[in-house]
Amino acid sequence: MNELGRLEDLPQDYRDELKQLNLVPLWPSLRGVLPPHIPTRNTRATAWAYKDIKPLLLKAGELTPIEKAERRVLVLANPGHGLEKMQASAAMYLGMQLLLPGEWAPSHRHTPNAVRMIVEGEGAYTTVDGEKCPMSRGDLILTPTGLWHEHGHDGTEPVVWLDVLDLPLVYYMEASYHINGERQTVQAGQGDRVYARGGLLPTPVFERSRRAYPMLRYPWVEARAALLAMATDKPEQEAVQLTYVNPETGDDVENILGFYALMLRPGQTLRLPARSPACVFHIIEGAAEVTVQEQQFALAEADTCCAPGYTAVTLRNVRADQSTFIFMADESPLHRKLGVYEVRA
Ligand code: GTQ
Repeated sequence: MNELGRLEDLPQDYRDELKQLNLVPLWPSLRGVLPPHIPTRNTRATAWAYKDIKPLLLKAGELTPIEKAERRVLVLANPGHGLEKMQASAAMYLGMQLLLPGEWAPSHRHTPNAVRMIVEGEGAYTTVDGEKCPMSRGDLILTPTGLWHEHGHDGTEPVVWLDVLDLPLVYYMEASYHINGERQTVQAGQGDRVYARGGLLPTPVFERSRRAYPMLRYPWVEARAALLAMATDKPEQEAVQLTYVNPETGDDVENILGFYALMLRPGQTLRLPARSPACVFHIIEGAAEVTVQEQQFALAEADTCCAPGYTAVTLRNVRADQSTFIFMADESPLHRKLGVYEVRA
């Protein structure tokens, strides 16, 4: 490859004049912004153990009242991006949120899209766009861009969930902001019941729903049952995997990030090819060993890790006699829409 000229090769007065005029020569930086064959990635393979997070989150519950936090969250920050950036990857943000019995996290809406994967506890709910979405372990609840959402808790134990947002991307776009609102009036009806049966769409007087986000809660009982049915129906099939989709369109549930549930059969090892988007793995049930290049993470229930894009990942169910269930989030809707999505052999 050709050696390109360096900044230092240019006379100082020329460099000074460029700087004065807000001009920059490309050639000293060309290889930096367009590296050969594979992008430079700040995202580092990183794991966060729930046993480390939980006591600190409960401590935050003592130290900071909900009124002083609005959202009581410890952010799972990737050191490769700098912790203060609060990024798991280029486009993904991860946070563990605690809500204590009787607490209320007030209504707001914002431009970034969010989902919550419930980790532990019963009795909490999120009201999204007037729909009260009860939270149980493994449920996925969407709070897409622009929809009002607030969290409440009528139970007796702390509730913890994993927030996944496309905040880093929306912030980078200089398009991130929020608006505070009033407590929502809960409307009757629940999308997860209406859309619970695959292949059957509600069409009152031949009208399809016009809502961009017709289904806001994806109960774990349904996803788990679907995975088990798939595993039984296709015993020869290696990857037992579901994508969370919009039931009206079949598209990914949100515009930027994709969400999936995966089942590893007892003792199974699954190799995922290198793909351009970064990926997050969170154990809903069971335990898995996750290998990302030379790094290996032993993930127990409720643990989370992330892998950079363009990197192969191997998942191994360490349980020989039981299945392991994994929630995944990635940046593939974004990569596909932008035309940069790649799978490498
Ligand atoms: O629960 O609305 O982790 O607005 C970050 C920003 C959670 C939320 C986060 C948020 C929320």
